[in-house]
Amino acid sequence: MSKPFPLRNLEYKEHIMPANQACQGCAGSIVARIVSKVMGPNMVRQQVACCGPAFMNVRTPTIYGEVFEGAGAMMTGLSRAFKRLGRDDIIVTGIIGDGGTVDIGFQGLSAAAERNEDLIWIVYDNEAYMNTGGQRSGATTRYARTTTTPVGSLSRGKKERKKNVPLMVALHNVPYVATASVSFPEDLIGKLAYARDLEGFRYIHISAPCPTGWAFDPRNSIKVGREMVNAGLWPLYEVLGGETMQLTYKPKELRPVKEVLKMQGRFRHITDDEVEEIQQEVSYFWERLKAKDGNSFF
Ligand SMILES: Cc1ncc(C[n+]2csc(CCOP(=O)(O)OP(=O)(O)O)c2C)c(N)n1
Repeated sequence: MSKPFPLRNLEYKEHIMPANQACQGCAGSIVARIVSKVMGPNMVRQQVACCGPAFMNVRTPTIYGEVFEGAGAMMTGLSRAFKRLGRDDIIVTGIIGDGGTVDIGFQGLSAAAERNEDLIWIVYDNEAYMNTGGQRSGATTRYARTTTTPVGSLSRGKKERKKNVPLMVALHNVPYVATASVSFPEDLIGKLAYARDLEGFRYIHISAPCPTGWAFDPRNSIKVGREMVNAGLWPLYEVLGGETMQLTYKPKELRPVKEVLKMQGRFRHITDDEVEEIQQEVSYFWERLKAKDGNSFF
């Protein structure tokens, strides 16, 4: 099980350069910075089409430019090639968007997980295809307004609920799966450090609020991320060895989802009934997670 990493002990060096072209308040860029600190100089990073080129000015090698759907296959090839060269010290790490993970890259993710390839798949989840203008993805929360799920007389935003990919990956029986949030850095770093030192397929899905796409003031990225977790919209847990699920953060009581939804312009239109629908889904899932805490997750 991972342990929260006290930030005062942080001795990790920066591997990311200060300037980038990210939007103000981009939480994805904070994820990139933290991941590269924890993985260190031996990280070889896989990137596919996403906001990454804007925010990832990393000193360590990056492989970028193959097809959007190809992260799983590319990382498999890299990992095996480095092993063949005797470079067991290299950490092949993908920093991939939610679109490149839960939708278009999913078959490659599933295939690499099934083969238990030795790599780390990090998702920064901004809940849409942000780099191309904010189209909905399978990771978008229900009722969110996106550019492909507008709000008008015929549409109330996204109809479907968020796809639960961390649990799907856990069903592949891989060594490590975790959810995390950019707003809980001690938990996040603890999970990254734990995953770094394991072998086999590791998956960490990180909530990364996007002020541009979610329509909130850029100064509130960390606050919105924290309230998503406190409301149970993004619970923090890990699944060890494809079996045991541990909650890593257990608020005594969840905050009402309405509070954090109302902080975001993408939900400005939603009615009390729609909020209640989301609340019911969230409360149900939270009760299920609590019941399984410390036990098998399925
Ligand atoms: C096969 C293919 N389809 C579509 C695109 C266009 N495209 C480039 S980046 C992107 C969005 C990526 O979304 P996500 O993975 O969520 O990352 P984010 O942009 O949010 O960082 C899209 C649709 C592409 N490059 N290749």
